Amino acid sequence: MGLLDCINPRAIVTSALLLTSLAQDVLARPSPEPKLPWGRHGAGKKKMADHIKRAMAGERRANNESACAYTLTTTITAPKPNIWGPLTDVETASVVEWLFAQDDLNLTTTEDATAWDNTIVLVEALWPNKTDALGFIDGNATAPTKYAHVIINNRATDAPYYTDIQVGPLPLDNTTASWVPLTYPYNKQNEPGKVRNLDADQEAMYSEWLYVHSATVADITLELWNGTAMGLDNDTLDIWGIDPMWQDDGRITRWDAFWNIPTGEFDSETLLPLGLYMLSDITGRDISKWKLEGWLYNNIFYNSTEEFRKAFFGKCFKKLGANVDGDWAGTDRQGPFLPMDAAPPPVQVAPAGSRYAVDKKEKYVVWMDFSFYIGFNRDTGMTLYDVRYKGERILYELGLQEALAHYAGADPMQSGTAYLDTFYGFGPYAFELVKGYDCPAYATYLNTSFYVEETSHTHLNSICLFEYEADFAMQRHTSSKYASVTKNTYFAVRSVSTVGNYDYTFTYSFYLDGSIAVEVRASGYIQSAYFANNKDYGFQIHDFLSGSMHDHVLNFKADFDILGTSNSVELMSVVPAKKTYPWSQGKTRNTMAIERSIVETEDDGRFDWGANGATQVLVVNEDAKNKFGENRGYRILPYTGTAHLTVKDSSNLVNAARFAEYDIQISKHKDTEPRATHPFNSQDTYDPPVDFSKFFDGESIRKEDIVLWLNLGMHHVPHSGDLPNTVMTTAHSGIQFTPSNYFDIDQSRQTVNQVRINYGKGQAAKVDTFGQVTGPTCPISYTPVEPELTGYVGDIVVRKFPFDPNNPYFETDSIV
Ligand SMILES: *[C@@H]1O[C@H](CO)[C@@H](O)[C@H](O)[C@H]1NC(C)=O
Ligand SMILES: *[C@@H]1O[C@H](CO)[C@@H](O)[C@H](O)[C@H]1NC(C)=O
Ligand SMILES: *[C@@H]1O[C@H](CO)[C@@H](O)[C@H](O)[C@H]1NC(C)=O
Ligand SMILES: *[C@@H]1O[C@H](CO)[C@@H](O)[C@H](O)[C@H]1NC(C)=O
Ligand SMILES: *[C@@H]1O[C@H](CO)[C@@H](O)[C@H](O)[C@H]1NC(C)=O
Ligand SMILES: *[C@@H]1O[C@H](CO)[C@@H](O)[C@H](O)[C@H]1NC(C)=O
Ligand SMILES: *[C@@H]1O[C@H](CO)[C@@H](O)[C@H](O)[C@H]1NC(C)=O
Ligand SMILES: *[C@@H]1O[C@H](CO)[C@@H](O)[C@H](O)[C@H]1NC(C)=O
Ligand SMILES: *[C@@H]1O[C@H](CO)[C@@H](O)[C@H](O)[C@H]1NC(C)=O
Ligand SMILES: [Cu+2]
Repeated sequence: MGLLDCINPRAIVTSALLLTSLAQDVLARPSPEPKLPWGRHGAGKKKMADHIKRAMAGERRANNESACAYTLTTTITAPKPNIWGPLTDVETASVVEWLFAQDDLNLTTTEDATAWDNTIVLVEALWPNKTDALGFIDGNATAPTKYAHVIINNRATDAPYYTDIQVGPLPLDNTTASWVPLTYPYNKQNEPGKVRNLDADQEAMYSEWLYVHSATVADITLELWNGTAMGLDNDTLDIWGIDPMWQDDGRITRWDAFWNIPTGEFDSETLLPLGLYMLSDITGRDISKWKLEGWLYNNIFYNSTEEFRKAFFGKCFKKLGANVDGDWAGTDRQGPFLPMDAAPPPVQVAPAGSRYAVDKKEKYVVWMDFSFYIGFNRDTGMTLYDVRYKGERILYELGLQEALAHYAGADPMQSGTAYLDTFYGFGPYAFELVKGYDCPAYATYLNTSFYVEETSHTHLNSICLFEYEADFAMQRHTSSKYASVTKNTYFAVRSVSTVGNYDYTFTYSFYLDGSIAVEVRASGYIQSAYFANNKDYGFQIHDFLSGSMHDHVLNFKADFDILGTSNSVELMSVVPAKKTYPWSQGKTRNTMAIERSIVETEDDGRFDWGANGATQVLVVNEDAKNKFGENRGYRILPYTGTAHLTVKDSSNLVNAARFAEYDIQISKHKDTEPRATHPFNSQDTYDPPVDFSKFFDGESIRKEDIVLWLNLGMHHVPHSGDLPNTVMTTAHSGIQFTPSNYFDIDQSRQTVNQVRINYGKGQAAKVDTFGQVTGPTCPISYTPVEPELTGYVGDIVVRKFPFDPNNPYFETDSIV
């Protein structure tokens, strides 16, 4: 029986090979490990082309029918170790063991800890200083000394605080190992490297405060919603509140809101607000000194439980309806079937296997003339380092810094919400990707790990790498004699983090013209508001529900190195002009012209995209002119909407999110300013660990190593189409970096994946495919293109103290 007999004829496409068991192939098959000559210090273009031929050797094999089976991930050896990579399991375990042996840290294991014991919050690799890294990646210097970055939660005190410390050098050696406070990356006014912990009594806050007070109104909540929030298994109501807490006048106050607990399997709680709010002053650790300050219902404030009860059981109390779980809040398929939707939709396949190469251990990636390393950390998830194009570095670092979701509303819960999501972390919630849905089935998947409570958790398949052909051409032109068209094949790196109710998809894409794109898309459940009195802050989207308005602002660090580190930002604006010319016969012509300027200092380094897209922002090297005397550089441009924060001087955030104030912010690179934020900025909003605005202190940013801090984002006013989940078609923000006079011509001319068809007199005279492989065809079975999804298993956990590498177990945590 021939191969074709086994396959549903509907599902056969012909192509350059037979794809066997796609999903398994991704990880299983070893393949040649070509060396990367230019990865080291930028050898010439000729060598690169040779290398790519070897690395992506599929082409030659495609001419041989018996070689129809291709590998989906070509492997490669990184030119240098990834100095932004994680600690090894053994390093982490050794650091944890060493920390527990330090009497001055006075640590307790998380398992045994009460709210009055010190614990370890984080153990991960400390990022190297760029100053040290460059000598290694560009020269012959040895790799920067490795240290661990540790955060300790010091709760064995009346005034609990977190400390960042540096432990090392690694590998640890009892005679040289030490810990020192980590202070240089932070600019906190008082005691940098130390920030108070407002959540030390989180457990007691629920058991001894919120549930106690909600119990005092149990008769009211039963009457309003047939439910109670008492901290019992059979609770049908939940209570939780604002983030960050109010920190004015030296007091810590919080508003908490009542929510219905979902009755089905879906995570719909943030769609079920009930409109009752409770105000507490929880200053200090002595709960007996905390104060219940009042209740709010239907925009009426009651200054005590007694007042609230009196009003509720009085004559004039107006009871409003409840948001109740139901099909409207579930994401499963509903509604009539769409015409022909049950048939499988088109898919892309990788007919020649991978045309990129990956060093999985070092997380080093090469596609066409691009190469980069991937780093991963708890706070921000994936970061790209040493992004090179044709051997020259374009970016030293490109990655998320922080994601702010700042709400507003007529009620104190929405008004008081301004999530700084690195508090929760993008790393711990970068869950396993769903093959064939989040990324193509043929993508290469990488694992990521993070530390939590003396264990390390591994998210399997949480970063994907894949090539994709866009649905539009890169280039085209038709004349009366020929048609020329180039495919727009790009390469993408993606991860998705679900931080609480919200899912963020982060994608970095690379294009044949040398462009790089940064995109974020959002989905998941919105945090909604109770509808009462909220018309100025959102649409009414369900029975008693308002789509609470909020701004998403996602800050990215783009540390450009254009032909070296001496870079400038040139602004080029198109402006209306009145001009007289020798040829204009004495008349003034209303026209337009170009104005150019260089941003000289940090004082001018914070600004927004100009109106009408009139101003180009160019990162250039003024000492690297092209042959026509223009500055070689990269242009930064938004290609979907971006956003900075609408709120001025936020009452919730004070100094904790100054990064959100402008679209574009340019500062001089400093080892002491590696990140725009700190995960605990929310704990001290007046004096946060990192006040971003302090980066801007008038220094020259002309011909300097400069960093661009770029905000992506959305002004999100959810409408009924955000139910049950926000959709990523429109909840999307992106920015592009594209060569501007960097090369003499468009670099996509190099690809063979273009065609010129000469035609005339009713026929195509010549079809030139420039060396594309047109070998024998092999059938593709459709079935393997559908990935096997029962392998989706959740996180793998390995205990680090005591170190128990041989007994991993499954456990996945999410934010409820
Ligand atoms: C085709 O590939 C097979 C296996 O790699 C090899 O043994 C054979 O010599 C090749 N044939 C030709 C014609 O290249
Ligand atoms: C060490 O921590 C314990 C609680 O785990 C606490 O009772 C004790 O006072 C602490 N010791 C010092 C010296 O801070
Ligand atoms: C990194 O640079 C900072 C600022 O110059 C310095 O204080 C710190 O010691 C450096 N870190 C390492 C590991 O060399
Ligand atoms: C690195 O070492 C090699 C061989 O010793 C030498 O030729 C080269 O110039 C060195 N490069 C740098 C940047 O120091
Ligand atoms: C380092 O010190 C710890 C605790 O004192 C001890 O258990 C360990 O054996 C020592 N390791 C070495 C290599 O000396
Ligand atoms: C009230 O809640 C209880 C238990 O949760 C349930 O059994 C009962 O049916 C509910 N009553 C109404 C009127 O919904
Ligand atoms: C909930 O559980 C508590 C304690 O087990 C019990 O006293 C109470 O009656 C239960 N409530 C309902 C509505 O089942
Ligand atoms: C609380 O509100 C009641 C009713 O409005 C008022 O009489 C009382 O003075 C208030 N108490 C405080 C402490 O503000
Ligand atoms: C991811 O982890 C799994 C389980 O430990 C392992 O089998 C797989 O090889 C890892 N994948 C990569 C790309 O390292
Ligand atoms: Cu949103």
